Amino acid sequence: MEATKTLELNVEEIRKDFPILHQKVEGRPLAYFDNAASTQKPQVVIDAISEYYQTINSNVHRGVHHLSQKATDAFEKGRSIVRKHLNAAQNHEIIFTKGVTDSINLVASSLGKGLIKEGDEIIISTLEHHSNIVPWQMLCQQTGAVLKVIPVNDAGELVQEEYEKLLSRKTKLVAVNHVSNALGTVNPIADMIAKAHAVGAWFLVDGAQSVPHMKVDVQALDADFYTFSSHKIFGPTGLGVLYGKESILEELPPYQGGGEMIAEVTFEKTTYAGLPHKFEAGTPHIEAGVVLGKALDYVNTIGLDRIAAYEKELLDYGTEQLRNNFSNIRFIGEAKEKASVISFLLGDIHPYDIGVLLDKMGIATRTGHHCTQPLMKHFGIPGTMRASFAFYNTKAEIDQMVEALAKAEMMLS
Ligand code: 7TS
Repeated sequence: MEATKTLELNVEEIRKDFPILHQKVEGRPLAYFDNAASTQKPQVVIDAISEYYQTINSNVHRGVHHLSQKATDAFEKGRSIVRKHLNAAQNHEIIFTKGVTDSINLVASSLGKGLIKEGDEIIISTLEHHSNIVPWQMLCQQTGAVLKVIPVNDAGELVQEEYEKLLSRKTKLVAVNHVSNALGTVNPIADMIAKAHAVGAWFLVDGAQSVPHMKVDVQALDADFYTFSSHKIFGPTGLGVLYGKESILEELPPYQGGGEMIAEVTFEKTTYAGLPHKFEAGTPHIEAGVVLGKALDYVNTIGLDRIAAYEKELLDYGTEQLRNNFSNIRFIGEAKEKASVISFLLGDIHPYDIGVLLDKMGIATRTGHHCTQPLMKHFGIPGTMRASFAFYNTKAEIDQMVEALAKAEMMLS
């Protein structure tokens, strides 16, 4: 069928782009299933880092000299590629941060400087990563605002009727992830944003687990803030993106003070630079900004639609193989809409023990609470085994994991 054919990926060719994948761990071929934590980098990204330092390394937005101009142009080109990738309206709505954690702290800290007051309400969800919980808790402690939490059902989906009940004119901000890192649940974010807007609240989307796996259009979603981390989308670590609507970013006070973010400084008073520099104090992570653009170009050359279709195939195959081979498996998170994350437990074996044995067989998974302790508490478990896939994973690697799990189970029970 033509339609399916155009969606097919040549995974063997793609794998050649990722040198790190071609190694043995403990004498077995590496199967890397910890992509929700961090992704591997294609050769074009690795080369671009080296090229940056060999050809244009210099500080940005400051020097009149050739290299500074080149570095500034490349850094701003990176910003422009991010803008296009998210379909933001303007380049200055893209703020470079250190990552999702930093982006959320930026928004929470800024709101804490007079925009949130006692009795205001902030809504998050049970599915959130600690980085989308703790900054809001800190803001509430500081201001007297109240934190409300959307519950999940047994499948790991947010209970939309309860969300609607929590919303009121007191709600100032809703902060929810697009995709859950622990369970893979894809949240109906467009609908949730519309509901928040109906009561006059802003909506921040934690896109750490969505941007690497699906097309995101911040204007179509009407998101007020949307954030993701470069290292989870095949780019360098230490860099993140915070998209914010221009009008809202203009309203927010700066997060940190220092160089780059000022218009004029006297000892009596400082005036701030315009967007995006107002939120980018100090020397940014220049080479990562340049190289993230290359990572996004790489992803777009393959195509996010094809990536999403292939990863769904891996998700379905992995789920089926695990279900067929282990009668005592308990899947944690069985939402109707899921990204390529499988969280599970085998009988009453502690996930950590299985994780250690899998590592001895070359398989990298993640075990534990995945920085979602309240969610694990909801399910009454200490943590899960998690396999999270990227487009360079294969069904053969999933078979390798199933085989290794059977051995581990035998050894542990
Ligand atoms: N939000 C979500 C949904 C995440 O998955 C993560 C990291 C973060 C925020 C924080 O991102 P950072 O780049 O600022 O660290 N998630 C994971 C994970 O699932 N395993 O390790 C890190």
